[in-house]
Amino acid sequence: GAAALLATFAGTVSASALTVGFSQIGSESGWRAAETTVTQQQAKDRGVDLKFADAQQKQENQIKAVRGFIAQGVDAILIAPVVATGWDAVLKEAQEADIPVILLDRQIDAPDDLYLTAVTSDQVHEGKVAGDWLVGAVGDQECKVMELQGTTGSSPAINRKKGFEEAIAGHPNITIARSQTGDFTRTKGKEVMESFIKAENGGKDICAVYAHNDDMAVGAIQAMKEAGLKPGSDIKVVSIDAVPDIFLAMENGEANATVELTPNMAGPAFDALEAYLKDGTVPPKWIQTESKLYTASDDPKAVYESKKDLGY
Ligand code: GZL
Repeated sequence: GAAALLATFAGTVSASALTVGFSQIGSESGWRAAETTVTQQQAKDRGVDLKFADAQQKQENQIKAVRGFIAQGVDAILIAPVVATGWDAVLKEAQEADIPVILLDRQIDAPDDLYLTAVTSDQVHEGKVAGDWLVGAVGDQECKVMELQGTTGSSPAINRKKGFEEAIAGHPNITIARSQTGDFTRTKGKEVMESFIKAENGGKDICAVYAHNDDMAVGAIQAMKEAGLKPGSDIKVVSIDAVPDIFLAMENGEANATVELTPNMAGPAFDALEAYLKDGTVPPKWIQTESKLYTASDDPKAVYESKKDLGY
């Protein structure tokens, strides 16, 4: 927008000159809430004026927010895209307005000249790490897995399913017997797990739950306990995000493993944006964040303490 161009001309652009619009998906999970907290803090630390819009998990609300940011003439736009498709038109409008767009935590199916960069984890790898952990945990015992998928059509749901299936492909004793979306929320995760337990005659034959995020796993753990089942021991629980509450569950012997996802996507995003606006440095199209496996043997209480005040 104008402010950045003017400042670029003056060659003295700094974060203090920037107004950035952020179209956030919503607050469906603890991880999402942490990402919002961290992004607002990163903006504050850098003197960026952040315009925040919560879409309540609806793409049409995200598109409206982005159009609003374009009309305001912001200097840049951050989007955490709820689903992978349907973005071309609005991103072309941002491009025509000469407003750079950065994607946070989810990829989209669109030509990559429509955005400056995407800051995300390797979600296929996350699913693979989760699947590899289960393979190691069950050996050659028969294992019926219940899968709680993330939001239908989102890149993490598509990719985490793919990675997990790659991991178990060579192990015919491990099968995904039921798979349904829990939309990344605790409530839906619990509801879907209740239906799985009913469909699996009380759940005693269920060997494992693979949830695309910890919030659905926490909901599923609740459902299993209410059905008199033993999550974490009779039924293995593996998920992704590494939010504080999954470490409490591990501490209580009710969860087994999680793959960490940093909520700090905004740090690398703002670094790339400032370098681009200041020196014209073009970032790579993908800035990858780390994925680390945590299990119940990694001092869950200490990890919980280290994460509990980070805004989840
Ligand atoms: C993944 C991110 C997912 C988290 C969920 O990058 O988009 O969305 O894993 C959140 O907790 O709902």
